[in-house]
Amino acid sequence: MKRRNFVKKATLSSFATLIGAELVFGSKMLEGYTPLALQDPDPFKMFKKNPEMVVLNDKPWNIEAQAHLLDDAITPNSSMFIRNNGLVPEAIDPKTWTLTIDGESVKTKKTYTLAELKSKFAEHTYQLTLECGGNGRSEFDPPAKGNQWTVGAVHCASWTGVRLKDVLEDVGIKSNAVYIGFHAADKHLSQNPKKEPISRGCPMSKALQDETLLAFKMNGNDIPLIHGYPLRLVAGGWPASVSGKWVNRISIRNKVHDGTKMTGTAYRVPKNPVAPGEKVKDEDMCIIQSMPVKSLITYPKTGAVISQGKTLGIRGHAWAGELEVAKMEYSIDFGSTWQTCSVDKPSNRLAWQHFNASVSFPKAGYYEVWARATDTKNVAQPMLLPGWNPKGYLNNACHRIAVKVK
Ligand SMILES: Nc1nc2c(c(=O)[nH]1)N[C@H]1C(S)=C(S)[C@@H](COP(=O)(O)O)O[C@H]1N2
Ligand SMILES: [Mo]
Repeated sequence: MKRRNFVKKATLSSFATLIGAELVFGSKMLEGYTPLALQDPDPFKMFKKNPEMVVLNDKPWNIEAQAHLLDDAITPNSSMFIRNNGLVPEAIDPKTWTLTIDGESVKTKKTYTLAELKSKFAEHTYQLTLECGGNGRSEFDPPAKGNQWTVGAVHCASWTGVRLKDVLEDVGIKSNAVYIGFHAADKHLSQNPKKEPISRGCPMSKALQDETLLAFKMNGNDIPLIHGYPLRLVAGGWPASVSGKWVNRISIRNKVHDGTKMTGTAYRVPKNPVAPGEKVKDEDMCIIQSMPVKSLITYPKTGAVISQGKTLGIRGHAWAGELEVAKMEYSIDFGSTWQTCSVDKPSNRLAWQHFNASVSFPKAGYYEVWARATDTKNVAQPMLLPGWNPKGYLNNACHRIAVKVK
């Protein structure tokens, strides 16, 4: 095939992927012409998101939810935040997609087609909480560069796939294995094919957990393109950046993975507390592992107005990284006193837990409802912003909503 034809064909099929339908007369389209459907892309339509989602960046796409959009027990696609570091891969063909397991610590590298993964290994489904390490970044002062996430960079969807540990057992891993690192099909913003937008991973102990999946379904259907179709690594409870989308290679490393966004200030925090704004040396930083205890009031929406004498039912979710949430409380007096909420057990390990309470207010006026979760190691959420760090990670301060009683 002549190169010119090849380029034209590739473009047509990528248009088709983005539009979600075949371009029937695509061959008649002038070269260089962009179909109307793609001229001013509407992200809410394109990604099937709730129009109340908030676009933080469109190059690359970064879109967050609001607390009240996350009310469902299992987060539907329409409310799931999008966090991209690069350009979404185009023209994915699941029939030719492969996953290669390689690296210093594999006995022999091995490549699987999607069909092989699905037929060879048992299928498992888990609800897994994925929170961006930078969720809550907008509150840091001095401000941290990066997407200014407020509270909406978290979701708990249901993921179906095969266990990474079953695949690694089939490949054969050497005893000197320390870490895994994922590689994926998205492109670097510079379009330089030698650069990866992100290539992170986790220690073997996390990689080998039952709940660490190579997922091909989300909420019972194919994973939406923007969330990692056709194959995604999912490691609940850790910064969601570990959960590589569009994954096509996993390297088993004999040292801590050193891919893009594993070093410097990326997904790393000071080992010891530092003053806001302080410069931190590389060797004084450590990689974020389990996410801290946190919660979100998803009902009512902040600004709710209720009548005097009525009780207000509140509800939401709480999560604690690798741990469980042991206790959930709320306060209506700015944290002076706390009352107990009822909190469910997680549907499986690493799934968020639902809480609710019935709140009474003493008289008419303005109130704030604050929520605070405590994990099984008796660590509670701080009421105010926790330790400042250069990139604004791990803000697990109590969530709060405003309520007016009339
Ligand atoms: N291949 C790839 N995987 C990725 C990313 C990415 O840019 N490329 N972003 C990571 C980050 S930082 C986050 S927070 C989550 C976001 O997942 P979501 O967009 O499905 O919500 O994906 C992670 N996996
Ligand atoms: Mo992230």
